[in-house]
Formats: sequence, structure tokens, C-alpha cells
Amino acid sequence: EAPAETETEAPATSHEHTRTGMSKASLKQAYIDNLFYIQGRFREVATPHDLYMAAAFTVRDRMLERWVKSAQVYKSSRARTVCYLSAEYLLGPHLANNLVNLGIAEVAQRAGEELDLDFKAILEEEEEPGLGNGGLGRLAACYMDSLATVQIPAIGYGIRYEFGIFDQIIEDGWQVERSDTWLRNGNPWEIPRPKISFPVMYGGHTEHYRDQAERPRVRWIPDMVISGVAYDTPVLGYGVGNVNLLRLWKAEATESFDFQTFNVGDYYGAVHAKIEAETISKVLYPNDDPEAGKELRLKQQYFFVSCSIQDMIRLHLNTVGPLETFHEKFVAQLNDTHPAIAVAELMRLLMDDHAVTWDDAWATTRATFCYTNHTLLPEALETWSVALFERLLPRHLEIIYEINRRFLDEVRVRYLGDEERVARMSLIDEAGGRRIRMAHLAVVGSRAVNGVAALHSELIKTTLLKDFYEMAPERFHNVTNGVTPRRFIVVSNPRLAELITEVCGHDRWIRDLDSLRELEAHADDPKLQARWREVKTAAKRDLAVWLKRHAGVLLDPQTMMFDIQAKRLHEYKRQHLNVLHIIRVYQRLKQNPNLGMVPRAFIFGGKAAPGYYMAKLMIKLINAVAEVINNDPQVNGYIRVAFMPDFNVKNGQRLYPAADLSEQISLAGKEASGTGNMKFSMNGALTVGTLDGANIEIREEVGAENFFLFGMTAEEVRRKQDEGYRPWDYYHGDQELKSDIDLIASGLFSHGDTNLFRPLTEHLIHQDPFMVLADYRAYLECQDRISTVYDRPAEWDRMSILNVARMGKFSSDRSIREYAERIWSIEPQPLGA
Ligand code: GFP
Repeated sequence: EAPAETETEAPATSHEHTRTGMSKASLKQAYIDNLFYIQGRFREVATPHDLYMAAAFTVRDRMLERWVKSAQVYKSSRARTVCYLSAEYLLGPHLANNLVNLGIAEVAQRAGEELDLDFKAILEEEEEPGLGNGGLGRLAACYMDSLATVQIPAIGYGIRYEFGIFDQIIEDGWQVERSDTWLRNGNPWEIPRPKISFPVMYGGHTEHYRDQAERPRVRWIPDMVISGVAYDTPVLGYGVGNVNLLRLWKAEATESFDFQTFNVGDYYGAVHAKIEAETISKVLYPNDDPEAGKELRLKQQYFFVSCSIQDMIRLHLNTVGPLETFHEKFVAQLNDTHPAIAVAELMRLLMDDHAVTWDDAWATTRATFCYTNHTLLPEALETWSVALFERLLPRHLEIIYEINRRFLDEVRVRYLGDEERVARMSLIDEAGGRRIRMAHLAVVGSRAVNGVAALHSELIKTTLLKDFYEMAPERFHNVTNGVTPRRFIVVSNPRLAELITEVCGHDRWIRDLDSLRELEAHADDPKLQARWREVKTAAKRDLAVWLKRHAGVLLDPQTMMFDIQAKRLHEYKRQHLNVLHIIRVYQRLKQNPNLGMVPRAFIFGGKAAPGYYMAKLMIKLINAVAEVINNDPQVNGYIRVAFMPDFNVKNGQRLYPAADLSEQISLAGKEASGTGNMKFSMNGALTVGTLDGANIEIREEVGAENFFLFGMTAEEVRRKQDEGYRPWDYYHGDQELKSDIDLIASGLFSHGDTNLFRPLTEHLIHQDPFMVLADYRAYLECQDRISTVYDRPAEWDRMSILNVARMGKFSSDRSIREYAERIWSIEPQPLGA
């Protein structure tokens, strides 16, 4: 039985339904009801997880009302809708964020207190859906938040991976992967829609025939059919009534297929088919992994794309009507090339299933898709072998060939006799084994192409897609990435949010981040500076407590500068450059123990792809250096090193508020944008960074004097590469650099083992593809400047306040408005909260 009502105030009034009411009384009653009727529990026997589930359902109820209303309004207004196609959504925990967006975070907390609930513990209980690798997946999640907040009707389409990105644990300094079982205890935020399901075909062959009107048609006879079932998650905007839809597909065996097999008595065959079908949405592929090029991944991509496009066509036929207007109802954004097969799939569905002619289908397709590129790294640009396509998607291969034939004819007419250009632009890479260039398919099939920061978009035009840019410059855009201030300030850093609101005298900044400019006037105020510092120190204390528990490292939040690099492990992001700096400081301290220096905690977080050896070795190196330094009493009063295990959204939220210094040190030209750089800076960290990705724009916004810049420009990098880069010369030309690398090689950090880190040190000395050695000296000098400024608190605090004040541009609301205006031509559909 539910516990007796203990509160003294009046119970929920009759006009305030307990499933929708926002008063404290309603929330309390609803919570108890949900615990009782949905969990079948009462307080005395409820587990922490039961308590969390009841909270989640209480919040979800309040979202569903708004969701239904949004759907009704969008349907009747036939609103133009964005479909965001993304293989990844790195959502992070829902509960706290939804409380904030509903505007009931405080009242819910009070209701919780009165029910004697441990609010923090309930929030901690939530398992985050880690349906993405890093930046790209998290960007998709920020964009979902902003689409709803900016009131743009949107559907996010993706895959409901049963296992998201692996959990990382650290054993003996090495990364060990554990499978992520986020669905184990159920997911209260999703609603299964077993009736919204589509068949997805693979393999087999095509047949060309003439239909009744004697038109040439094609049918695809697959040898495998599975079905995709929709799981819907509501996405509520901040302070508005708009709720958008995140629709993720789960792969299942088709019923009919199952029954057929059962009927002929092949029980094991049927079970096998079921397992094979379900494998398709089983697991998220880690980035940079050799396995990522495998057949199953292509099956996944096609799986979610096919379900999504079929769903869009269904919605269109249900609400608006003829397929000629499909592109007026929908615009579809391709998040990288993972969903690029959508171009061929929409063509196929229009022509083969709906008897649309090639020319009309092509016009519709070209008007529907837009493509965002997220990387210039050659190894990250997707290609698929023609042979694999032929086996798996024979009909799509035919369509791609035809798109290519027509496209290359255009190129030939435009550039007479330039067959080299034709070969460069072809959708098929004929060199070596023939491969399909997914980026070219995405570009040719889209009406707009964009990069994710100004520099990146320029580099796309001058390098990666130069030929395409020359042919149709008007289709190329830049939309600099952004992040949501709801999750990354309000939810992550409530103390800072409160202080900002107090200083500004309003909380409008949460959806109008430009209004943070109002802080500028107070940047020199010693009273604000002191409180600013208190807020930072409190966040550092929280992090220190967590790291003590989970990494076994003791850090002093009071005296130490928290210097943090948190992002996927990758050589281009240059975590090893950071390590070389740590080793330099270590050596200096060993040579001169009385060296007066600013104490620093060097903190790292990030996962390495399971098959990316060098990245895993970098994790081992960080932990090995940590072990030596943290145990050396001569230095450990000044420096400590910590590796945060399992960097994910939840743990990121612990890091961003606690950073004094944000490390954004990729080789110029390699990081398309970065978004961690924005999250840190929004929380008052100062950046040490190269002129790469969005760093450049962050520096422009906050002012060069409030940003610690070092290193080569992208242009200088290119020139140096052209001249023939020789890391060997740097190694021999800089005594300190040599001694830092030699110290790693000496076995000091590996209990005398001189082989362990050899692959890393040798690679640096002889190849160094990301020019760590070339930027080493500039980085050290910059770090010395940083220490000097940190020693002058008033100056540092002022810079920190100005960083936050000038971060308006990096709200994902701004990014979404730019997409809406410049790329999608779509208007907001306002709905009151
Ligand atoms: C990629 C790029 C980043 C960029 C994000 C989002 O991130 O520079 O900020 O996409 O556009 F590399 P990852 O998915 O590779 O982390």
C-alpha cells in the first residue's frame, strides 16, 4: 500500500490532474501513484531503481501531454518537418534534463525532499543511452534539444542499439571494454510502437519488367527480409510546449517469415533467421576500428535509412498527399555519410514502389536531402566495395550506377576533355578494388552541403570536395556546431547557472545565450570574481571526490589548477603532446624541487576504439605516467595525473564545470569543429588551443587576449607537409624534447620495460603524422604563460567570466536557426509551454 499522505498543504486540486499537474502536491501524488501502479512497489521495499523509475514516469507523463498536442498541431498545420538521419545519438541521462526543460526542477526537488527521497541518488541511478561514439553523436543529441526549443517540427531517426558504446574500465592502466547493457533494467523514456514497422530487404537480385502501362519497371527479389520496429522517445524543448520525436528502429525477424519456416517444420532455421535479423541493431560500431568497415555496418546503415524513408513516405501519404510534394513536407539532413544510402533508397521507393519516373524521383530526391560533413581525415571517409553492394543491395547498386552515369555526363559536358576530373568526381573509385564513395553520393544527391566550423567548411571547398564546389559553389555552406546550454550549463553546473541568473537578473540566457553578454560589465567586479571562484572550486571539489572514488587519485581542488583533456583518444587530438608537457614539468621539478610553480592536476578522459592500438597505448602511457608522478613525494605536492574511467555524457557533466584549463590541442586542420571546446569554455574554463576547428571562432568571440593560442596554422601545416616533415630533426634539435621522449623510452614509466612504449616513441620520432614534435616547443611556452596568468587570480577570473559572457554563438539554438533559415527553409511552429 502507498504510504499515507504526510504533507500538511492541500492535496492536488481537482482541476490539476495528477498525471499532468505541475504543483508540488501533484508531483508528490503522481510519484507515489507511479511507484505503486507502474512499479507495483511501496516505499519500504522499493529499490533505488524503482525509485528512479517512478520519477521518470512522473516526468514522462508531463511530457506526453505536450507531445500529443504538438503532434496534433503539426499534423493539422501540415508543418514542414526536418528529418535528422543519424546513425548515432549520444543522449545522456534524460531525467534531469527533462525536469529542467519542463521548468519543474526546483519544485520536483522540494517534492522529493518532502517524500524523503534522495534526489541526487535517484538521478545517479539512470543509465545513459550511449548510442554514439563522441562528437558526432552528441551533436545530434544537442540538435534534437535545440530543434524542440527553437520550435522546429522535427523527427530524429536512428538505431536503437541494444548495446551502445562500450563501458570503459581501467585495469593495470589499460583500457578494458565491457559491453554496455543500458536496456537491462528497462527504458522508461521510450514507447514501443509495434504497429509502426517496415520490411527491410537484403540480397537477392533484380528483375526488369514492363508494367500494365508498358512502362519499364524494376522489382527487387531479396533473399532476406527483416523488419524494423519503431521505438519513440519524446524530446521536449526548453520552456516551450513543443515536443519532437526521436524514432529509433529495432531490427526483428518478420512475422510472416517466421511462420512460414515454422510451417515447414524448420524450427532451428526459423530461430536462426530470427537471431540473424536481430543482430542488425545489436551493437554500435566504435569509430576508427578496423571492424567498422564490415558488412554488418552497411546492413545497419541501410536498415535504419530504409525504415526511416518508408516512414516518411507513409506520413506524407497520410497527411499531405501526393509524392510530388514530398520535398515540401520534408527536408532530410544526412548526419555524415552513414545515412547516405538514403539517396538511392528514396529513388528506389519512388520508382519501384510508387511508379514515379526517374526524372521526377531525382528532382524530389535532390530537393529533399542535405548533407553535413564531419571530417576530412581520409581514413574516416566511408567507401564500400562494389562487390559488397552487389551482394547486399543489388538494386541500389544499379541506381547508384545510373546516378553516376548521368552525373558524369554533366561533368563531361561542363569540362570538355577533362577525364581526370571525371575520375576524381565519380561515385566509384576505380583505383584498386572498386569502391563506392559515400561522400560523393551524398553530395550529388543533396541540395546543400555543409561543414561544421568556418575553417572546416573552407577546407571542404578547397580540398576534399573542391571539384564539386567549383561545379556548384552555391550549394556549399558553413554551419558552425553548437551545444545545448540546458544540459551543459543548467543541468551540469547548477551553481554557475544560479550565479549567472542572479547577476543578469533573469534566466532568459538559457534560451538566448547571447544575453550572457550582460556579464561583461561585471567581469572586473572583485565580489563577482570571488563568487565565481567559489563556484569553480565547489565543482572541482565534487570532481575530486568522484575521482578519488573511481580513479583512486587524490587531487587538491583548493590549490591545484585543473587542466583537463576529455575527448576520444586519437593521435590527431594529440593527447601525447599533453603527456610530453607533463613529463617536462616532472623533469623540471626533479631537477629543482624548490621550483615555485602553480600546482596542477592533469586530468584526462576518453575512450579508444577497441581495435586502435596506438590510442590504447596512449591510455596506458597516461596511466603509467600518473602512477610514477602520483607516487613520487618529491613532486606530488605540485602535480598529479588522473585518468577518469568511462568518459561519457554523464561523466562529462562532472568534468566541464570543474575545469580551469581546457585542452584543445589537435593539429590544425584535423579537428573539424570540436564541441567539447565549447562545453568547457561555457563553464568558465580558459582554452589552450591551436587554430583548428571551432577553436578559431571561440577565440574570435572571447577575444585573443582571453585565449591561449599556440602552434602552427593549417596553412603552415600544409606547407610543412609539402616540404617533407622530418620529426627526427625536431627530436635532435631540442634537448628537452629529446629528453622527454627518451624518458618514456627509458622504461621509467614501465617498470623498466623499454619495449612497452617503443611503438609510440618510435612513431613520434620517425613518422609523427600529427606533428606533435613540431608544435611541442610552442605548446610548452604557452603552458608557461598559462601558469603565470593563473597565479594572478583577478586576471584569470576576469578572463573566465569573459569567456562565459561571450559564448552566445556556441549555443546549438544558433546553429539550428542557421540550418532552418539558410539550409532547410523552415519556419518555427510555436506551442506554448
Ligand atoms: C566529429 C568531428 C568533430 C566535430 C563532431 C561534430 O566528431 O570535430 O565537432 O564530429 O560535428 F571530428 P567525432 O564524432 O569524430 O568525435
